[in-house]
Amino acid sequence: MTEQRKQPWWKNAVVYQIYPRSFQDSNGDGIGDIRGIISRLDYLADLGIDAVWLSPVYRSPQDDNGYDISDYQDIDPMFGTLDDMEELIAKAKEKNIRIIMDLVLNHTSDEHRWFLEAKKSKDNPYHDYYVWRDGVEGEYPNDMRASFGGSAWEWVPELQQYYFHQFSVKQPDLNWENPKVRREIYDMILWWMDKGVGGFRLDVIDQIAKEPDKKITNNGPRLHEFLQEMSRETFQKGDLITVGEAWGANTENAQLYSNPDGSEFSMVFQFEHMMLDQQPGKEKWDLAPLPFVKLKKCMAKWQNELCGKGWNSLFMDNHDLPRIVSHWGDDGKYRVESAKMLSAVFHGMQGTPYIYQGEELGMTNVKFADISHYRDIETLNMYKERVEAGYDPEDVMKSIYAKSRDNARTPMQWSSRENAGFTTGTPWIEINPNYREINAEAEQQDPDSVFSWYRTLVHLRKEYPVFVDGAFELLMEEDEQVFAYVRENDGSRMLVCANFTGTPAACPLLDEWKDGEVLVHNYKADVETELKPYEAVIVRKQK
Ligand code: TEU
Ligand code: CA
Repeated sequence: MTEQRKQPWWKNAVVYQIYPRSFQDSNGDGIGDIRGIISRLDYLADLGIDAVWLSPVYRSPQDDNGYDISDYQDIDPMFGTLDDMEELIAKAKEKNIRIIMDLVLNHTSDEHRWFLEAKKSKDNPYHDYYVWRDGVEGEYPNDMRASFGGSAWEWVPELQQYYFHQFSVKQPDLNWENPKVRREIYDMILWWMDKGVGGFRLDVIDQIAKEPDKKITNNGPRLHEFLQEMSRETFQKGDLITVGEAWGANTENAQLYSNPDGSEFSMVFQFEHMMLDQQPGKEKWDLAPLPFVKLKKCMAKWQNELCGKGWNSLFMDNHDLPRIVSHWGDDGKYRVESAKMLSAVFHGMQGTPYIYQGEELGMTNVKFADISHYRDIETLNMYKERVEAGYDPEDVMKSIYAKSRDNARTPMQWSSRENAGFTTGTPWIEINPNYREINAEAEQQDPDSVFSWYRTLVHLRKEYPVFVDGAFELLMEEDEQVFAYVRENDGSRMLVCANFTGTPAACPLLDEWKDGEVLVHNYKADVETELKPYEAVIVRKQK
């Protein structure tokens, strides 16, 4: 028996990600804050988004810009107060915008009360909240490495033990095997649900069920058991959007993470497509050209294998990734055309689109003169490690220009005024000097801007259900320049067709679509069977 179910609201939603520290400062200390976000809600409403994913604003020593939480139930004074947070939730709701909190549950800060207790003694009731191994100083339990460099084990002389950390030494991993840890986390989530939040993004959630003795970090044996328990105890008691960040997801386990029966999350946020342009088996810093045909096949695989069985997030940018127009587009001559092309290709697919702050302006990567201008712990640690290992500092800087997380973390470019309208003080990280040309104020007024294009894409998704429920078919699979696909449901057929390169590309299939309705097109001319550099078009035919 098939049950006719109403589509959950988040299936045609568009999410906007805010990195609070770089969005809008309200008090001149150079750091973005919650009151700053409140003051920009009209901008978000103008763009038409349905929800905001807020990177962490909890109390934190800021070793990893808030991904190291010392109190899950308080706001860092740098960002404001709990009252500000409640006001943000309420004011956003008035504009039909839901607030998605970022839950970092794999680790806490080493300054969290639990960890301070845990390292007092082995008998402390909080000791077992974290992952410890006995050892001999200098001899690590094993050779596991932390994401931000160095060993994944840190020695605590007072206890003669090591604790496990997958990220920085200031981010000790929580022990999910301990049911008390899980209960504390669920109660905290329920507390936030009670405050009216619209959902949660779950940081590195595939890494919680680690088994360090077997060197297992992601997709541990008990992972889905924990996720289903968490969902039952918390999310299922509300009407939430939940999104699990999972670097280790594949199309099989994604069907568990985003099972349509709601037993885990609404959707998965996975990175297969973002990891194609690095040397196989190496790190993201080891650059390689984007294998375009592979990218198309990867996207098509996720589209087809999740259809009806799960739900994906559609993104090209976030606070950990370089700016997409610099990464896959052309941030010079064809900045506007290529930013529009890339977003058309992604927003036409099945899934929930995510727009990362500034992406809707076509903001670009930044090239600071030297390493002293960078702030990100991952970038700084990697620079030190590689230079010490004998890499040429100039080559290391090249990797940083291409991939550093700080590319995405320069302040939002609001206007051409001083400090891009971000702050009246000294920004915590330098502003991209191109803010005089690239900024929200100019783009909101310009019907041909990247911003206006994004606004149109957001609205199209609401207007045509085919974007949400249509089947997906990749065309011109082996073509080295054109990304083309069709979405189709009972009512319409939709063609998304784009030239991914800066040289003209033959695209004969456009001939068959001549009588279709052009919904968006990033050139003023008619659509021909030869696509201009970065040309993109979405055409619709009614059935
Ligand atoms: O990122 C997950 C993660 O694995 C990243 O460290 C990723 O490998 C790196 O950013 C790629 O450059 C999440 C958060 O999004 C990130 O900001 C945090 O630093 C990290 O978890 C730890 O909480
Ligand atoms: Ca501030």
